[in-house]
Amino acid sequence: TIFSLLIGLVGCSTSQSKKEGEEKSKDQAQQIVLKAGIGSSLQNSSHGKGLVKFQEIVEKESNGRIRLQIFPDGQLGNDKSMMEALQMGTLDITIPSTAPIANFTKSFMVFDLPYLFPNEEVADRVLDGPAGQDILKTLEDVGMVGLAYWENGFRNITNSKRPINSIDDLKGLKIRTMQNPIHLETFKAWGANPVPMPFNEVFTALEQKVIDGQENPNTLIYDAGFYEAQKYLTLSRHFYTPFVFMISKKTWDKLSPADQELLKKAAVEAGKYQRQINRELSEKYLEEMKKKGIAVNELSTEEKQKFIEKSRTIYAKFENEIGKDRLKKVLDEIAKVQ
Ligand code: TF8
Repeated sequence: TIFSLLIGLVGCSTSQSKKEGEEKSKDQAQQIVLKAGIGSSLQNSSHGKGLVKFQEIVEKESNGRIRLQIFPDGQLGNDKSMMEALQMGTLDITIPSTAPIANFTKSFMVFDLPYLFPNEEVADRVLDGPAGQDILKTLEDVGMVGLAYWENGFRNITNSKRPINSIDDLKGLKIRTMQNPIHLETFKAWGANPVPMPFNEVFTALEQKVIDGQENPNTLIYDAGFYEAQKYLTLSRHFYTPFVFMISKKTWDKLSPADQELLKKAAVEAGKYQRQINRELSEKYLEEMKKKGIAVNELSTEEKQKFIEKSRTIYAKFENEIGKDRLKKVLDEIAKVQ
């Protein structure tokens, strides 16, 4: 696969040095195959459906000249290892959660803060606005190019022990978190016993009861089948996780400006579709999971307030790492667009 990409790109650079008038051979030489990997399924996840939409747009807009080869279900690794592959140039495209990006650059950590966005609409506007786009650009310093924000979504807690009605119910529960310091510290502040772990190890860990629970948006809880190993789902909506559609900088730098533009537009357009379908699926899958027997509960406004208060220290604790200016910019923007 990487071989075909290289041929495509080598073809691309040699064709550019040829004289005009050789348009036909140039078209043939510019065949580009991009290899894309994601951690979820193509059939059920909004992530996968969005990537297929991106593929359709790109193949159509390029008249089949740019093609995509998709590896779903974490076949090529987890968010972190796929980002490492982008840095090396052995993988072209991946769409990780923002949280594991903290292992490469701290600029996205502002989005890891608990109870940051009040709803999806505000998240869309801040991410697509100047604050979000500035952060996207920082990826280039670490060998990746961010093309658009997609949506993983508001995260909810599942576990096999008891319903989480109050913050005390979380006490001592072993909850898997993403590999991110803010997520880890937040769950500690809430009295849980957080265990950071890559996504593709979570199902087995739940099944074998190495951990009691995990937290993810409804769409992924369903897609990954976590509900099969869990009894309770609490709609805590404690973090909002964006996905970042990214391409290897090594790949990006070999593309013509016109192809770069084509890919960027396609990522944004497919992202609009992905966000919409994610919101629809989130409701639909919640109903499905109820039918399959998971007990769902909401947090009362009072109890949610306790979660918010207990995690206020997290904002202060990480403001230097995030950067006070960046934090302020995002908070101001949230206040502005509401
Ligand atoms: C996590 C994330 C992941 C996604 C994706 C499927 O819990 O929410 O599920 O980023 O890789 O690790």
